[in-house]
Amino acid sequence: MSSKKSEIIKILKDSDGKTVSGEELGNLVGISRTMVWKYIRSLVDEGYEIASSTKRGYVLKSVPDLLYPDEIRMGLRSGLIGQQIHYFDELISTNTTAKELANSADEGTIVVAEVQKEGRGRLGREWISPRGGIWMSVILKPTISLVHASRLTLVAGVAITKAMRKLGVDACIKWPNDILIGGKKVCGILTEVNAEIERVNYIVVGIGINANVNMNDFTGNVKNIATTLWSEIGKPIDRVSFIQDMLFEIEQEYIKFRTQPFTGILDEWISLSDTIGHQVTITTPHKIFEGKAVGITGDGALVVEDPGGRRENVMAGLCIYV
Ligand code: BTX
Repeated sequence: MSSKKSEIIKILKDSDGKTVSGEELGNLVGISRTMVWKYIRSLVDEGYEIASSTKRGYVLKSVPDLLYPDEIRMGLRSGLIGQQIHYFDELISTNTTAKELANSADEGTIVVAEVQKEGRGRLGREWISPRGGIWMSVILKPTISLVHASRLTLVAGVAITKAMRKLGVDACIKWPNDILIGGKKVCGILTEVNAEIERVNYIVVGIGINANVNMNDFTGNVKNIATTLWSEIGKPIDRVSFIQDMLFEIEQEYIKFRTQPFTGILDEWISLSDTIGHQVTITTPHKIFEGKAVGITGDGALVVEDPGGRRENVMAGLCIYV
């Protein structure tokens, strides 16, 4: 959105339902009344509901339920995460676009789309991403070695769960990368890394949240295993304000990640997760086994104890609660 347009929207928002004349808007933004009218027309095309009368001026009635960068920026409390926003109505996958942008992008840049045509989960699995969701990727550039990159999934999990709990839902992290409400998946995280052995170039943290998704848009078995914030809360959420909160939480956790011992985030992860203590079935590319989840290592591996008391650290795999 052009800066003049965002200035107009900000003025209309700040005037709290009062009519602002075209002349006043023009003076404040530094453009002619005809230009004001043109910008208003274009805002209406973008979904803003603006009542106008030639005599009195313009009044903002409602903003569209879309993740426009200007809407996210107004009221954003984070100073790094979300300062640059790439917005698309439709993308193949926000992670794919984020990886294309990452080398030249500033740390904290985010990519958001209203719809993903080929959203991805781990190991090429499909991630259903219809309208109403939050499909977002965050580009991070921490100075860490490759072995510690998986920690960012835990960092994101803690931050997103905290933001969700503020909405009043009982969200829990399920190892390694899901957030569940009442045992059903409301969010998945896909962390992708570009690195040399000693140094990470960038990390893309992909976040998929079933915010205001219509349950009928889920197909196959996903209908049974997924939930949405809308259905849990009983009404659609304000996606823009949730994103602002979530980006703030991500930034808080990321600052801790960079400046404090990782044990602090691990402790938070454990307190927000319901995996530890559960009997689980783990499927890795090499084997399937059952045991009790008894802990998590510093790099995010799940410690699983089999019935014979032998412990195994599982770095990656599918985890099902028995
Ligand atoms: P995952 O591999 O743990 O989970 C994928 C599995 O989750 C699928 O096989 C399916 O059973 C189920 N599933 C698919 N879609 C949904 C959904 N909308 N809600 C609940 N369950 C579903 C999880 O991978 C990581 C997902 C990350 C998605 C984000 S969206 C933004 C970014 N871009 C992108 O392409 N991926 C990430």
